[in-house]
Amino acid sequence: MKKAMIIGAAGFVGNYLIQYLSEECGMEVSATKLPHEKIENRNAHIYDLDILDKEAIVSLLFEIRPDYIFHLAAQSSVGIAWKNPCLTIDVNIKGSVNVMDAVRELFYRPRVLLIGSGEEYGHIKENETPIGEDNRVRPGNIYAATKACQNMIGNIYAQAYDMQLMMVRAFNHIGPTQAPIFVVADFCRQVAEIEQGMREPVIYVGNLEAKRDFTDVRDVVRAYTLLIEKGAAGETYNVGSGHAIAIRDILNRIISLSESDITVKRDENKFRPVDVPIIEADITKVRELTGWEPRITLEQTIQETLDYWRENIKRGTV
Ligand code: A2R
Repeated sequence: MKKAMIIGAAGFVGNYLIQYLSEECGMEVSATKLPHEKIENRNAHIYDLDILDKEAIVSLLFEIRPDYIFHLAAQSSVGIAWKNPCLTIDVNIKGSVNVMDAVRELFYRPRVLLIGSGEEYGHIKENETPIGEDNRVRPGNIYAATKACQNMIGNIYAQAYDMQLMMVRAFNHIGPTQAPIFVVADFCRQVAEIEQGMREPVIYVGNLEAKRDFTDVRDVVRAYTLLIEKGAAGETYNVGSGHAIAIRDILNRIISLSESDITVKRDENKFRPVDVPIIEADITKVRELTGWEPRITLEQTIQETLDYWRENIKRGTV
């Protein structure tokens, strides 16, 4: 039985990945979280780990000896990165280097997947869409810059130390349980609160013109698993749907699923200092290597995310 370790598993993707690896792939899963976090999933052995503590990573790796290591731990919010750049740099760059360096010290070579972001491409030119992995990266925000840096260092480690390190650039992923600091969850939560009469029928929005590439989180974890099994060391793979959609269209789809009469208002706090107009993935590389394609439609993921917020707001569990 293969052993998988997920570093930073208490977040949105981690829970889905634990489920997928244990139930669909029959792997023995170890999952790490920060001491203050909770993982309710019984399908994994749970450990506390702060990636800023390299020695703790080394001890845990020696204890578990995983075949596969999924590195998800990050300060993953673009908005928070603007407000707290140093924390973001510490966790996303220094923390990731700690992980790579701890793996380097092992007496065997596990396969490691570093999760980056489609945001790394940044200011994409019109003729560069959909964007391929070899395109120049021009990060447009602090979060993106830290992930681009992780990618570059990952490439250096893979080559310099002959490590089985693969990099992913994940485009926007969405689905039930995502925190409402991300746009789709935020809109769904607002609509669900309006339906429960908890707020006036007004939805507050940021930049609706930005176009992003959305994939359901369950498709994303399937892609990560295929890539950790089949990816080539030092290579980067885009994981996205291959289609960008304007945030305005997402908003309209969510509103159309509600019977409430909702008006839309701008909230200046939801605007970013700089926003990249379009981010759309070219997914040829992952498709050709693994045969992966997204299976869950945007309609399904939006409906399920809205239903998740409706149920949990009604029950008072969020
Ligand atoms: O920031 P928190 O308290 O939500 O904790 C996050 C955790 N994390 C850490 N883990 C270990 N050591 C640290 N120093 C540290 N700082 C933060 O990593 C959170 O529980 C987890 C990342 O999960 P999410 O923020 O929910 O990200 P998600 O959506 O699961 O994305 C996974 C990966 C990330 O690397 C994203 O940047 C990328 O995919 O898109």
